Amino acid sequence: PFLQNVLSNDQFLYGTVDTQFIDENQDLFNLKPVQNRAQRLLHYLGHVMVNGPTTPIPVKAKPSSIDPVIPSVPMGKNYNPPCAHLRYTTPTTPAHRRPPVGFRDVLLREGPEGFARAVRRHDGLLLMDTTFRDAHQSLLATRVRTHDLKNIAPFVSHNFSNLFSVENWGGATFDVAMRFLCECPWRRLQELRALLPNVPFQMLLRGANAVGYTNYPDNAVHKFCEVARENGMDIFRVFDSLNYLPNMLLGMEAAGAAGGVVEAAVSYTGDVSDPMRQKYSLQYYLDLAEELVKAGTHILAIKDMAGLLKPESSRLLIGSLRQRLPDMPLHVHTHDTAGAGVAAMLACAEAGADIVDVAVDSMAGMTSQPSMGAIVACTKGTKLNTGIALEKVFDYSEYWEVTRGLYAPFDCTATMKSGNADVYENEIPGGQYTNLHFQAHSMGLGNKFKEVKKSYTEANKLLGDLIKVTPSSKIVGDLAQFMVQNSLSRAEVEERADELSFPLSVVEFLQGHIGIPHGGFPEPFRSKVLKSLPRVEGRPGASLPPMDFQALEKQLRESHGDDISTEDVMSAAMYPKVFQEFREFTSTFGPVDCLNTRLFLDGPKIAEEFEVELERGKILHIKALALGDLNKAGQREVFFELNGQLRSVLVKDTV
Ligand code: 3PY
Ligand code: ZN
Repeated sequence: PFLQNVLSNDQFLYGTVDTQFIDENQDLFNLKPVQNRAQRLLHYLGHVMVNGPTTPIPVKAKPSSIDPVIPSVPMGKNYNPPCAHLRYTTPTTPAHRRPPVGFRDVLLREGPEGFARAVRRHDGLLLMDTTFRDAHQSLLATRVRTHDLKNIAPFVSHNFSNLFSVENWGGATFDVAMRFLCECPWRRLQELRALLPNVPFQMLLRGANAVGYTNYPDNAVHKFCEVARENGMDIFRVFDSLNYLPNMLLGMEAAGAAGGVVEAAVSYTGDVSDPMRQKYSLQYYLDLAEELVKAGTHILAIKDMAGLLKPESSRLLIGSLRQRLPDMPLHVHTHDTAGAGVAAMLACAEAGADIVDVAVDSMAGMTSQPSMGAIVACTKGTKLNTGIALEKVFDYSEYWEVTRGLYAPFDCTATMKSGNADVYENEIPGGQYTNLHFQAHSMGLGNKFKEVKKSYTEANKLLGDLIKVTPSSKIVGDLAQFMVQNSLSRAEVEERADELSFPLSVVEFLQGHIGIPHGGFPEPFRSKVLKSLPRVEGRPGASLPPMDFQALEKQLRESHGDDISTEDVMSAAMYPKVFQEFREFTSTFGPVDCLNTRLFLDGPKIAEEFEVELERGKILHIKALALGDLNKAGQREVFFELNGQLRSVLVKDTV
């Protein structure tokens, strides 16, 4: 293992080695026990060859057979640091291969306040690239794997060093990484950090819900932010699904205490330019923004999760915020569901937004973010110039176009052919719009999607016209589904509220489990549903007992052995059952994140030869040889060649 460590050391491989090398690289002495990872991976591949993918495949489509070409970075070979099993440490990239200076260098040098000032002073429009998070959460069911993110990260580092940030973590990615991709979300962060050291990373923190769907104890949110920060996260976009200030303040405090850049986000719904939509008026947003600024946010975001901002409402909202808060960096997020995203973001930029969110062209549009190439091209030669080279956007887009093909089994375009301006009526957030569309089609109700959306609109009114974003959007969706399944109109639900058996999420919302909505709970609906059920007063997390991390760690060690890191403890704190299943999966099937996406989803073909890099310098050469007949025990033997030696695994045929 010592030699192995030396051979995969970055400085050893690329730098000039002198006698101090060993003194300065004490990590060489971290001698990991040799594990039988190869045999476990063969077991996984055999399993996929016999039974198909372990992850549920929603669309009957195979991953494309075309391999993405990874565009080269300026100094030739991609920077490829050792697989970081543990915490992120500053990479020792040799000077001649370092990417250009970016905003992260400003952040590291000047801290969050100085960073915010530099952003505000910056001439031209800044972009956040959502390709690594929200774009695939909205279009590909959040299924993009670390493998494909790592391949393109050095290119982003070298060619998009003037991005404000790359959004690559949080939201649904944390859960999906473990649950469906069988990979560790922390390791994704560590590995990307090492490959992309110059651009700030941004995550989506669901306020008091952290990266989950429900309130966590305060100390869990704090600890989560601390560990995320230690692993390389920089900017925390904090929102609450009801814009409930006490929940937001908790998330902001946690991100700030961890040393992160706090980006408080006001979730936007309705239409500030429509005098008929008074519940969420311009004044409502301005007042909330002022509270967040008072609470010390470094950056203020408008989070338009459904893509409702039109050019006129953008001018009004951002123009007013800019006037009231001249020194505050303003960052706008939207989705392109109606198709007006580029127009809206340009209007925001002209009205004074410092940063807008985009996704690379081939991962943009529809329920994702507006197109990076379009914004770069439309602002070129103007005072909003982004400083990004359009040809580099084309290369980046080509990588993602081909890579997206690998995710055909999850691609919403299997059924969804366009966006739809009806989002201005139903106000469904981007990711949820895709999910509901997909669900309707997979249940054979593709021609009933319009009804689903209508019910969603009605369910929202029943609940008092909510801000709708995770998890409040799910509550509205659950009520809508309940109404469709039981053929209930809004009037009928209101009338029969005391006798109907509502989904648990709806009841808990009315009890106050996620906070208090703007304008209070709908009455008499709430009282009719709850009857004598208890109500939570104030911030729900305030009454939760603190989490005992030491006890949790002890319990995890008892179940999974001593190889439990602080990051694992946090995964288990957020998603206990998902973490447990993930660990069990890994102990059976090994580090499947090392497989390329086609192998992961579809397994190899007979006679296919391929390489798997377990960690740098440790490459397995594998050939799939044959699939045996079914034996009496219902198993098949699958034969491989592993580094020239014959190996076989026995797999139960469950098909
Ligand atoms: C999430 O919470 O995951 C979102 O993307 C909300 O917009
Ligand atoms: Zn979004």
